Amino acid sequence: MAHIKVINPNTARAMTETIGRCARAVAAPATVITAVSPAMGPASIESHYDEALAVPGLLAEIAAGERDGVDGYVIACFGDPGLHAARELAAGPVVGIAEAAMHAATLVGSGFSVVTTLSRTVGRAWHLAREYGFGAACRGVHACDIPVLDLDDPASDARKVVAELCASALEADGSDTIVLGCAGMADFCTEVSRDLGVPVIDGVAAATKLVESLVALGLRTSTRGEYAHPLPKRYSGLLHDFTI
Ligand code: 5HY
Repeated sequence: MAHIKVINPNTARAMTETIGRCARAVAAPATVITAVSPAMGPASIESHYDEALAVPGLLAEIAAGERDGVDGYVIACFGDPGLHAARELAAGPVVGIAEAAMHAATLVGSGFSVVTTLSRTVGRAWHLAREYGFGAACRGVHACDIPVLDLDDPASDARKVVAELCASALEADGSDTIVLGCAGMADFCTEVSRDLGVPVIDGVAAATKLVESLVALGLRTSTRGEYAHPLPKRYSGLLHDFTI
């Protein structure tokens, strides 16, 4: 039995519920999924500033998970905020949804397109693709320019807009696989894939299965070198509680 903590680093509770539902939908029957949003942080993450301010809340949830004996973690935000710091803090595996989705895309296709939210996040998606070694496999990044918190608002028509953008991305990029660029699109996946007839990858599901597999393999983050536990030191001011 694995206990996986899925952390939505923004504070949007409704979105966290959708994320939890999508993770449970693919998890093995014996896997326990806990889906949470931190008590502090941005309502949504759509900029570098948002991402930076999402990290303390995320790390507080990792620290709480370590006290609760959690086996592995999913960072359910497409910027994979705080991924490397979380790997230093957690004993078990930590996987970001962007990284997981890109890995999965390269296993089922020869080239993928990313469909994300705001245009200003396009650069971040390219940065992650290159950081993870998928600079060539990523054929294009496209923004639907629907704010994260409007994705589940019926009035935004987000499902239709995202599906149409996925179809045009396949044409424009000559790609054969789609990566959904926001945790808020997790429950669009099945319908869009069925309509387009190509693999459409939701990182929440991909990361949940990856963490589950790593735990089943008995694999944990190496503590030799870069991901060694943070050195004990004092943090002051608002961050005092992060003292190690
Ligand atoms: C996400 N923001 O997955 C990212 C998507 C984005 O609050 N959850 C967010 O636009 O970067």
